[in-house]
Amino acid sequence: MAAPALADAFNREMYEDAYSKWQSSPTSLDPTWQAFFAGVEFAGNGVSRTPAIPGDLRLQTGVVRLVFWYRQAGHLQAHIDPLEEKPPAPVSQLKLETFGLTEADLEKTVDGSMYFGNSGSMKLGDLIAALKETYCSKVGIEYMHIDSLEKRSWLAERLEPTHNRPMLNLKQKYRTLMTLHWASHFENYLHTKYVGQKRFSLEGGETLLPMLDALVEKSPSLGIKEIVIGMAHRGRLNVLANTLHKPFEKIFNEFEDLYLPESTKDGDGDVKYHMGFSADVVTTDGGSVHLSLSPNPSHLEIVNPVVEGRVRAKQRIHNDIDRSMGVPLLIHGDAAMSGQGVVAETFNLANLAGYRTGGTVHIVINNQIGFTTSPRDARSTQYCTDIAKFIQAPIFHVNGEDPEAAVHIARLALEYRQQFKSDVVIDLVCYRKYGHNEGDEPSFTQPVEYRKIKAKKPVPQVYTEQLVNEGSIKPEEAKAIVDTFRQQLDTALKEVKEHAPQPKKMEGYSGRWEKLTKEYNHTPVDTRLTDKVADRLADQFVAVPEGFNWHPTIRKLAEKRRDDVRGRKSIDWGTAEALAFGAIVLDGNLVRVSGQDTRRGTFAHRHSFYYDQETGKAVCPLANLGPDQAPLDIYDSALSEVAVLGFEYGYSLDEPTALVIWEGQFGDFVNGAQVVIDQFITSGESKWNRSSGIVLLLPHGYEGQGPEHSSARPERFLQACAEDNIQVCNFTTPANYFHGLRRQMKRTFRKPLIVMTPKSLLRHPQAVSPVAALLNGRFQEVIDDMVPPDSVRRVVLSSGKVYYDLLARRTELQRTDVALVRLEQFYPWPEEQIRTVLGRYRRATEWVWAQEESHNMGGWFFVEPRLRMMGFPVEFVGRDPSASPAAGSHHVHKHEQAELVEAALTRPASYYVAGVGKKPSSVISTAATAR
Ligand SMILES: Cc1ncc(C[n+]2csc(CCOP(=O)(O)OP(=O)(O)O)c2C)c(N)n1
Ligand SMILES: [Mg+2]
Repeated sequence: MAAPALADAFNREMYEDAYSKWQSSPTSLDPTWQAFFAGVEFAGNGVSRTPAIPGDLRLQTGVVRLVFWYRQAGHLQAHIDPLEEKPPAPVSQLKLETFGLTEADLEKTVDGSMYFGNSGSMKLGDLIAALKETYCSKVGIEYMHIDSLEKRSWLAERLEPTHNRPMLNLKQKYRTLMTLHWASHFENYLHTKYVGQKRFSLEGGETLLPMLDALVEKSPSLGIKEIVIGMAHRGRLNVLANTLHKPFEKIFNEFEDLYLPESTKDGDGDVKYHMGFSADVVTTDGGSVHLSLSPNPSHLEIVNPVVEGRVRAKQRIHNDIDRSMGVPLLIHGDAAMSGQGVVAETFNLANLAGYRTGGTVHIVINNQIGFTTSPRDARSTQYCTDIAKFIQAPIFHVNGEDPEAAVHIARLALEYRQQFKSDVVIDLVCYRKYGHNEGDEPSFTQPVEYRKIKAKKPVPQVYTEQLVNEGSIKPEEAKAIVDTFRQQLDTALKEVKEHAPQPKKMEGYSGRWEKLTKEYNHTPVDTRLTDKVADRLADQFVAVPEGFNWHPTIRKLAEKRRDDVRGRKSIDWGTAEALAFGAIVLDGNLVRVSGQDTRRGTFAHRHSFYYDQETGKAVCPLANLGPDQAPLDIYDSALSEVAVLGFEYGYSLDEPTALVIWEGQFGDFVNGAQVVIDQFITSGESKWNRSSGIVLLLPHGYEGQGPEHSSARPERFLQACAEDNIQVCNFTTPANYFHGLRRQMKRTFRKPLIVMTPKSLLRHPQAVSPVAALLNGRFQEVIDDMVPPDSVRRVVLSSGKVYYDLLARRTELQRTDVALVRLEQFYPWPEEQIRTVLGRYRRATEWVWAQEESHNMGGWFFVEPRLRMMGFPVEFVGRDPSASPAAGSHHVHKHEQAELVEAALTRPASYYVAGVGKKPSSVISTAATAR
């Protein structure tokens, strides 16, 4: 049905006909009609009835559409940009004629009963004025993309009756002014005392501080006890000083030239605008909120999922079931918000059962520039916040030069978060007073904008004048704010200058970390399974609700697991893992596993949930062991690597008593999360004194599946190993995997554990362990061979799956002069254990490192210098250097694999397998000649 010209072709029949069509199938109508009825319904707060048609249909229809469009598009005409003196020119969506109305109608009385908290009859002109004030003032609001009528109505009910006017009392105005002055004078002070030092000034965006203050002040009344903040460089020092009240002395100290960390044992530290801090902040009416600013690397936005994971962990710890006590607050930059993919990936976690945190408050410091790049080059969207629309968050664009509006919106946003437990976004439109940092000249690239910016009065001054003019404050009071603040800064600086720069002291572990230390040690811990627990878990493998409709294969698997454990037979990988999870939760440690298709397992080996074949309902037996267990949470994740790994890392930071595991679908996908690995997992402890016991399970192994499903790139992790920062393992037995996981929770320290996990070994008949190895054994860094040592001439060291290929061939060849030693843990390098094992082969003359990875990959570059230093002149056997991790052809793979296995056992000790028809690389020509 085509839309009629609404003004004149309107009649009751057509109207009702269209309305009933719209109700049954909105999209069967022309978009104009769709929008019209949506507006009518929305205006009626979702009450589904055929709206009454008043006498003057043209006029009243016009009103309905007009209100709809102001709600929909009022933001386009709002004066949100402080660099523009006036609001934007009228937009066609809001022109009178669009609604079939004329100037002459403005004096007519219309029915305003559905708007503005039931305003009754009013003049059209007054209605429009009210709409303008609500939707086109210094705040532009986008909320009509939200499908929920409840959310829309909630917002409309709060925005319209007040005409969206900020209602700050005198006390709030004073705080707003005070925090604005703090913001600007803190920057000024650093600017003059530490000339040229980078601080990423907040100036031009000072309004952030009164907004944060308003959030903190409002929190206790909304039941909020803790806010975890993620933010980048811009204004961070200011937030640390004036929102978290990090002592000025500490901050100044970090600016002093002679500042040195106490000792390198404490790690390498980080620049001052990346450091985290936390504090209990007391509000003016005596409430208290714990604020925690997460440390973060330079990589913009990457801290977002980490913050979400941290909050999720805190919510669990504090039993914050409805997620109302802990709130994540993410502060973004405008360029980064649009450009970085992790922003979208993190938003996508917002409503997922395994990842939601009850809504995040987002604030964008939208200074309308990213380093030297203007918005037109930085994004394809109208607003930098458009990405938030896909999760239907309301978005408030606030003119940073109207601090009262900003404070009002901050309070409203927090209420919305608490009410709906969903995300909300504030776009603080401001400017950047100086260059990107303090040594930068912005007029090289933005001369026009910076002429405007230079001429601008600072926001605190604008607001002071406003308050003085309206009589809310006396000029002396404003001056007193500044004087007092300066005095505090002077006192702190004097203190710092008079005493030699204090070396930084890394803060010790506290809270849930209190009993843990940072130092790694190789001392074995008792990770044995008891008979009682083994039997209890075995029985639980088949524990399903009454009347459960099994899948026959799953039933067989569950029964086999039970029987294998009960009968103390040999078990496979999946069973060992299930026993580890079960034993850990029975020890009282939560186990949280997440990754793609993790509940079943990519290779159908985990089956942690059984699905009723009639109802589809899933049960997780090990999550139902009994009240004496900690929870077992296994989640299929969104198809994201970087955000999900960031999230799990964040979780592990705040909950060291939980075993937190992230599983990659195939190991190669881990590079999508490389930033989290480089910037947090491997270096976080050194930079910020924050440990993590996160486990990464990365399927790895050359099985002919092509370049992308072979390698988890162990070499990249090995290159990052130093100062006992991470553990890198490649297990060959279910028992070692079991002990390796349990060990993670049993030691006095937490270190990330990176495991190259198997694929074909999951079902390999030899890659099994007797239950006895779980009951009596312990973790083994190195696994020795069983051949009589004195018959051995060649020792072949390897790690991971290739061992089984070597073993099979050696058995075929019946060689007793070759020993196969497995390195199960690369790092921390188990030097003593290696020496003990290798030392037994006194008559060996050849030492070979065999790997299935190419020469430039795998463990070779890591183990070679270490083994040589220990006195074992090890030689290489493996694939020759390759650009791609593995051959695309299964046939080539098989050829190469057979060749390298043969070489490891029988050929000269240096042997580089080249693919079929491939020339050996010149880099290794000497070795190649040795063949
Ligand atoms: C992932 C990433 N890429 C590049 C940079 C380098 N960089 C630092 S700040 C910046 C501009 C950021 O602009 P915006 O997000 O608008 O924040 P602003 O500095 O304007 O507050 C860039 C490109 C970075 N830190 N992180
Ligand atoms: Mg910016």
